[in-house]
Amino acid sequence: MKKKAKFIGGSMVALLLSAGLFSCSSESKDTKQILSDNVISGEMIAELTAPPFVPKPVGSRKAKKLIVHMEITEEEGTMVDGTTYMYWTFGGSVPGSFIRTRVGDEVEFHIKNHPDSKLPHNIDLHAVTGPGGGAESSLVAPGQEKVFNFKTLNPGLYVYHCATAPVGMHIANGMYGLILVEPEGGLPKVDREYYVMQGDFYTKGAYGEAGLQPFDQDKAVKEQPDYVVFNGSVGALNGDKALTAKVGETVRLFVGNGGPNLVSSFHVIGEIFDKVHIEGGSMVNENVQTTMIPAGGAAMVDFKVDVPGTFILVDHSIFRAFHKGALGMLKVTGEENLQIYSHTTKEGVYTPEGGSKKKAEAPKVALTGQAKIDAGKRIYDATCFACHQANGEGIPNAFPPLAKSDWLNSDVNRALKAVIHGLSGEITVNGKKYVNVMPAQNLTDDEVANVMTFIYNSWGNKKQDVTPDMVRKVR
Ligand code: HEC
Ligand SMILES: [Cu+2]
Repeated sequence: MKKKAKFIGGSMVALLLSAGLFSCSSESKDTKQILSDNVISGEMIAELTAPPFVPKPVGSRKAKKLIVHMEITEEEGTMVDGTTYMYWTFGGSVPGSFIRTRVGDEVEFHIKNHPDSKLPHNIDLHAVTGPGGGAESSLVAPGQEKVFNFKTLNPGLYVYHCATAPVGMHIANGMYGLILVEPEGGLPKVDREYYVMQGDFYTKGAYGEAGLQPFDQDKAVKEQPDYVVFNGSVGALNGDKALTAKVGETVRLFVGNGGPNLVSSFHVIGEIFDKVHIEGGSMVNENVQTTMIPAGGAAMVDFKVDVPGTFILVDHSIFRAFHKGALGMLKVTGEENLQIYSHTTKEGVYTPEGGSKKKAEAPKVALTGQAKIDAGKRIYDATCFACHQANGEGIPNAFPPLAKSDWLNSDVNRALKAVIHGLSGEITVNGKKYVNVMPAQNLTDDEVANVMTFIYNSWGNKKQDVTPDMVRKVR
């Protein structure tokens, strides 16, 4: 679920920023020492941001009384094109507003429930030391405000969530977010910081079913989500909403997992995490491919981007990425570095010793007519159908249809190119937008000709014949 970034008290925070030279104090201190080291000096209103943005770093500022104003709302938002959901939010976004503090801050937390809400809510912040993480002091009915205070004793990245019964349902409706407690002196400086949080959603209708979809308790109990997404909706980090960076920059992702049920295997395709604060704590692991983020947990992930391209954020429980929405994008622009990544430098025929059985059976003469269409159907059923489905109907918002596809029928060469070289970025098929990735299909010219002839002669398409020669020309 998306919403414009909201900045509260940002200028006050900016005044307190000093440039660079942040060091990460890793030695652990006992609680007493933290309390005495961090005598409160003054107060300020916390800057809160909607995802994927985060407030400015704390830098070298002293511990303060930090006033947080958090408003709870219940509002209909878009889950995926054509499908809406009644989200319950902290601050009007899913995940909720990002809160940035430093160790030793005394947080004065104002929790307000919008008068238009239907239900009471509260907040349990995992950064709080105290009963319920604040939940017992923060239950607010619609149109009510409550205030409680807590001291941030432990640096780290923490989840907060609603803990009002039925807890599972409140979390499943989007009531979670992240609160960062920076160590003294702040986290090491990076060029870009972003806020990404995974969540699983359970709806009466299946993935992509149109209209306002109510919460499905039965699916939630069975842990069978229809949607697994980053930042509250399918495509929240895709296309023109992708995260961005320039070659040579360092990127930090504050990654949370609201659950309510699933554990995330967080991975960025084509990147290696230089540093991961595992579970959001002080232990730093290096050179990590995939990091586990438990439900109700978080991780800080740092990496430098060395080459340009679109890097795909996924939950590597991979059906969630390609069928349930757990897919985001980081677009990196800048100079190629062919030493780090060369792209394809050579392409040719490979003939293993002893030849290939498949080759031996391949027709010497290009097929025609029904035989060609039958051969094409066999290829379709072995490769394409997994994404485009048995009758070319596709999957709404994930895989475009090949049946009666205007994109397919209006330009044969463009379609051949997509099959041979793959396709990514935004395309519009029959008036619906798709932002996804189709890998290049590893097929011979004959095979492409056969499968495309089959597709063009099925499901109401334009009955085009595709020859191996046509394929060769676009290859
Ligand atoms: C792993 C999933 C996957 C497989 C397998 C796959 N595709 Fe696709 N295909 C996609 C996605 C995703 C897109 C849209 C890409 C985008 O958003 O830019 C697409 C787009 C297309 C398009 C253009 C859009 C349209 O609907 O007309 C054609 C044509 C196409 N695929 C043909 C094929 C053929 C033929 C095969 C099998 C040889 C195949 N695809 C296999 C995922 C897949
Ligand atoms: Cu709630």
